Amino acid sequence: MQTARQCQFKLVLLGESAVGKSSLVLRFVKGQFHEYQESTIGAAFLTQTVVVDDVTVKFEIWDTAGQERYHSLAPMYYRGAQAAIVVYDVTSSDSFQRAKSWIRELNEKATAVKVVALAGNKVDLQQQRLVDLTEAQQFADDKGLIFMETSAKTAMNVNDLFLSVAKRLAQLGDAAGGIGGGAGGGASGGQRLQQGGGSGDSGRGSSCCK
Ligand SMILES: Nc1nc2c(ncn2[C@@H]2O[C@H](COP(=O)(O)OP(=O)(O)OP(=O)(O)O)[C@@H](O)[C@H]2O)c(=O)[nH]1
Ligand SMILES: [Mg+2]
Repeated sequence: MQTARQCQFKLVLLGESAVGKSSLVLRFVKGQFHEYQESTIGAAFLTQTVVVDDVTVKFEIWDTAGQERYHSLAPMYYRGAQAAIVVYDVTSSDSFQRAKSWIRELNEKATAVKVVALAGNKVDLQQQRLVDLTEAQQFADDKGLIFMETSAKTAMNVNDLFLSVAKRLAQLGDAAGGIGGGAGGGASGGQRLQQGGGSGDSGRGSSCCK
């Protein structure tokens, strides 16, 4: 049996308040949904581990607060992250504009972030939709983002979203983990959790975290 490689990555969620960031994380980590989810104060931290191909990826998830008064805290969380999920609400055009500005900010300032996903959440509210699927898909394609419409309420595409991020991080391999290495800047790469022992492909230099 092949020894799995194990890596950990920091993942940050960004987006306007009430788009469903905490709900997506809660669905992914605990399989739950709360109709009356409380607005996040500062940020929340959770972990979850997934397996993609032969790689075990442990996510350290920073779920940031979307309220504008917390905006100045966001760099603390995205600076050290290798991946980001920017969330908007398909029933709110404003939240889509806000998502675009988060992506601009990440491109300019978050040098360690190698994988960015855009999630159009609350897709269960079809009748109230204000953000067109093809427009969002086009925007994501232009920017090279992973894109999915999700529902934390029904669980649609939630696991797939996080798995796609894990997969792309694992595929990027050393590039995802090794770049941005400001030892003092907090922009560390993915860390190896455990050395794959024995035989297998450890000699190919394809491990995701060195
Ligand atoms: N219908 C529906 N409601 C959702 C969905 N996701 C979240 N909600 C609801 O939307 C509200 C806000 O969700 P949160 O997860 O707190 O949003 P947030 O982005 O974390 O908000 P902040 O912490 O303020 O930044 C809550 O009442 C959730 O129950 C969804 O997919 N569908
Ligand atoms: Mg929240």
